[in-house]
Amino acid sequence: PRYSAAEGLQVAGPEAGVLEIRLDRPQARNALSTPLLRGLAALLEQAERDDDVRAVVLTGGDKVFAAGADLAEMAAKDMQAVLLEERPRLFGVVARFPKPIVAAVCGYALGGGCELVMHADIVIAGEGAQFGQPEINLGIIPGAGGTQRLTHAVGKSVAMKLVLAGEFLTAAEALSTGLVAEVVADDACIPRAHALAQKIAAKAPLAVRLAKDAVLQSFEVPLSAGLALERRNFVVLAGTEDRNEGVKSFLEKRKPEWKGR
Ligand code: CO8
Repeated sequence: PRYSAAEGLQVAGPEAGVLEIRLDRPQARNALSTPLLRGLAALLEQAERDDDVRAVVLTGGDKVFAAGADLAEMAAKDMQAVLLEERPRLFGVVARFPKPIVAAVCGYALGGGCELVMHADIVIAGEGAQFGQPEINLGIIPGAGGTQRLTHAVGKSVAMKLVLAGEFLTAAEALSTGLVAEVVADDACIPRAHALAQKIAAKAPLAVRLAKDAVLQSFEVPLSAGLALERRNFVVLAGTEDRNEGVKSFLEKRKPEWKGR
């Protein structure tokens, strides 16, 4: 296999342009140990360079997404160790991954698990999924973007409920607050994420890349700067062969053949 699974991970594909990465530490509820995060970052770095990967499905399987940071590992760390640790860089690799990530979430997505979900571009939840930032119960706070991405996704009041009181959102609540795109039956969650990822994988790759880039910039910059960036990406795409092919194939009433150029 071209992709080899690292500790606590399974990997499948790419098939039809989609690489599936599965968190797989059932005995620890898929807790995100540093070796697991290192393996995840390495897989994404390989997938970034691989033209056969157009999208990634990230899942924890059909029982649990992830119960957060590995608390056994965390117990051994003092302030100095936390200051110098590798995890922020590893989450950064996920955040900067330029191809679409579709998360399929069944069961608990808690703490760092919920934060990892929020690194995905589209989230499909199984009906039994639960989302939470229970760090407050440990005397700490979210440390991989939970206070920021959750607030952007669901607004201040719901974010504060999760972060300050440690309450969870059900899948239905996650849908109504905008944390996830769809709720489906638990056993339909991974297949639906694959269907969506395959659909994206069949689009013009440069357009997908610059579309993701433009949407993500909306979280970073003021509206005028975001509009300027969107415009620049739009202009860049006007210079691609795929744009000519897209318009031409429409006028000729046939399916486009994308080249990624
Ligand atoms: N870390 C390590 N082991 C875990 C974790 C975890 N987060 N969660 C569960 N496990 C282990 C349990 O210790 C248990 O092990 P054993 O069988 O050896 O006793 C096994 O998994 C099963 O756990 P439970 O019996 O508790 O299973 P339940 O199905 O009853 O409950 C829960 C599942 C609800 C997920 C429960 O296990 C739980 O509450 N887990 C902890 C959740 C939590 O507090 N998460 C937040 C952690 S803090 C965090 O994520 C901060 C992220 C910061 C990232 C910073 C990057 C820079």
